[in-house]
Amino acid sequence: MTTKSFQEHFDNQIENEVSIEPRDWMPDDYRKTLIRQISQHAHSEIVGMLPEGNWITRAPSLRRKCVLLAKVQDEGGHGLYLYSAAETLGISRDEMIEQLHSGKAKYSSIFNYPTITWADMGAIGWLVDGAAIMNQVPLCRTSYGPYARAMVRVCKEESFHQRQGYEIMMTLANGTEVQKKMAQDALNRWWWPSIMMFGPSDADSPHTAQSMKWRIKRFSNDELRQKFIDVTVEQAKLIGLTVPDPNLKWNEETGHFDFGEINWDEFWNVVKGNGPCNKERLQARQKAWNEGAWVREAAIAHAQKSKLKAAKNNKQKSETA
Ligand code: FAQ
Repeated sequence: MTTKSFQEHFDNQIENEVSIEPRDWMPDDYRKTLIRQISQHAHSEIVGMLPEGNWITRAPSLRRKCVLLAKVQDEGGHGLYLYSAAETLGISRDEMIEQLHSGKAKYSSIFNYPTITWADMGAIGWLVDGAAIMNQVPLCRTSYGPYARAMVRVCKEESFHQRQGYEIMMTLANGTEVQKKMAQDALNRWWWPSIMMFGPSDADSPHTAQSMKWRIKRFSNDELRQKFIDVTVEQAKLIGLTVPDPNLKWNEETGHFDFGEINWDEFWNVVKGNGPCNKERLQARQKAWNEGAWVREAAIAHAQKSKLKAAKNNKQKSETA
């Protein structure tokens, strides 16, 4: 087949919703876009373990501790599925980790904010996982097979994460005055960063148009942001909390909430590495990587030893047969 016919075959697959698999021909830029998005998504999951990991030892009850531990562990698992999906595109895990540690690869802006009180665990589950679900459910139908399949399980788990966060917020909002204040304060601090998680507005998003043509993205950043605001405002009302946006107003004509101006300077500042916790997050990842070197070496040595043993056993078997 010529490059032109490969391209035609690929275009037909996209057009007819036939998923692209690792051994299929694909344009270089499609591969690059996927590696960029999937690896950044994987990095977000493992960096995202840090702000919540901070509260495991201080959870207010054994039940809350078990649930939080399970959630943080799930996020580590999501990172692993995603790194594996990215590896099918021809990049190694070491290369991706190096890109994260050197600051070359991005991870979600949201994880560069501090977790100051227990209510932040509620706000992260409710808002951050809520935003993640809004963004990731459509990714279950993304055009690249391994990414789409990884997303199915991730979304099921995110749904549990969102509910546990909302339940924490509901409990606090129905608690003492101090607890209600703590919940409101967490909502005040996490609302705008959660809205920013969806990325730059469509007019300023360099990748959206092409990613939608390739059906990697099924909705634009602004479409998903609007969907998230529409459902989350109602959830806040239900538990008696106030979304910190004085310009939030139901618009009869559009059937959506209008909302205030997003502080894009803050967003880009965080994305460029200057948010409140960027340096702390990268240092924590680098430290974990360095301190885990002996585990990786031991695992490789064990795998080599097992391989040699299996080869020796096979040889003996064939000699005695
Ligand atoms: N933070 O042209 P676009 C989670 C970058 S997982 C930092 O719009 P695209 C689970 C973007 O990379 C959260 N950077 O790009 C959890 C690009 O930079 P580049 C992560 C951002 O790819 C919960 C540039 O700006 N989710 O939360 C951000 O078409 C709780 C231009 O942007 C995913 O990764 C941002 N917020 O759309 C874990 C989902 N937004 O690469 C623990 C999959 C944009 O050119 C606890 N990813 N940028 O240097 C996506 O859907 C897309 O990649 C977007 C960005 C929507 C994030």
